Amino acid sequence: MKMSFRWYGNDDPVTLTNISQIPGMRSVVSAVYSVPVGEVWPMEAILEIKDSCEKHGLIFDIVESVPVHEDIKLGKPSRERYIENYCQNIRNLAKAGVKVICYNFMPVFDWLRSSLNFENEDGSTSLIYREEDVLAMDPSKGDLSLPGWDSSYTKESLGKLLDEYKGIDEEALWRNVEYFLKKIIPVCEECDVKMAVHPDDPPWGIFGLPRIVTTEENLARYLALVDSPCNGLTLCTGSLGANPENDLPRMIRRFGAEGKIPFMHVRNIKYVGERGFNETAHKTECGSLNIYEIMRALYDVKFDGYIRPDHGRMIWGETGRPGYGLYDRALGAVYLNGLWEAINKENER
Ligand SMILES: [Mn+2]
Repeated sequence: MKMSFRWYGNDDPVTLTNISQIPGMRSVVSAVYSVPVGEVWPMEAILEIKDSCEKHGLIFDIVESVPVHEDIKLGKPSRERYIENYCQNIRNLAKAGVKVICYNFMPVFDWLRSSLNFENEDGSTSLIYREEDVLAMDPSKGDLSLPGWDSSYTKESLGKLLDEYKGIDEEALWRNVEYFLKKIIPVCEECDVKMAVHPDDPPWGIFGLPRIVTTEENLARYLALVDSPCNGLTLCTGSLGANPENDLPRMIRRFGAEGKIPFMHVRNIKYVGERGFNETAHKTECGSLNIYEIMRALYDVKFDGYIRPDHGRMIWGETGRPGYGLYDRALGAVYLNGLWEAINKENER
């Protein structure tokens, strides 16, 4: 298991020095953020991240994310150019030593939350999701002010994009992702890079948009689209776990045994009513997910991929990027390493 930490580059209030001081930290998860979606990342920008990490005793060998242009998801003729660019990004990243690329295939909206700074009883703040608050908005009328929402969309461009998706149901999205994977996975095989699709967050359709990376059955279907060691998953416990029917240890045992989990995101959430949750500290007792059983399943399938603590709360007065502060994620990393050491030592007796 290779412990890693997400870093948003030189603008991130969390520094590489901070990250290097977390016990057991190995890799940095980052991306080139200065290039528009769909374009090729300059080699110099990739190498700059690599060099900065190495100066801090860290390795830049995993990327999150190389975003997929909407034209690819929509299956428009212009996708050819964007897929070519995507392949070039894979080649460039491989040249710089990157082994795993995380990405997602969610139309229009990335992750959704109803608040980014819900105050917990202890004074810490969390990201939370309440479906009724999200559905109270009508994005087609430009009535959308979701926290964390990409403000580069204007009201008009968002309306237009949502219109384009009216012809795309789940089966169409499946066809478009299959087309994409059949073009990029052979390139990954050539350069020894693994793709790791991140599940949809939350893992169900919203605003009438199709979502397909949601359940065990759909994950199996996704992996079968192109059967290759390079077509894998980012198994995100917080995203998939938002649906209580998703049995996370079972999924890990199944897909991990097949060698199809190059990347793990581990975080805990607490269910609040139907289709609602609060993000919590990582420890099992703090939320609704059994993090011990998750780590146990990883151990049992001899997991040797990358893992990172996912979102944390804001604690100890820290300010910064919601979900991505230093302190609670560092506690999460140490907790996960502690569980792993305990399981490992117990099994060596
Ligand atoms: Mn995640």
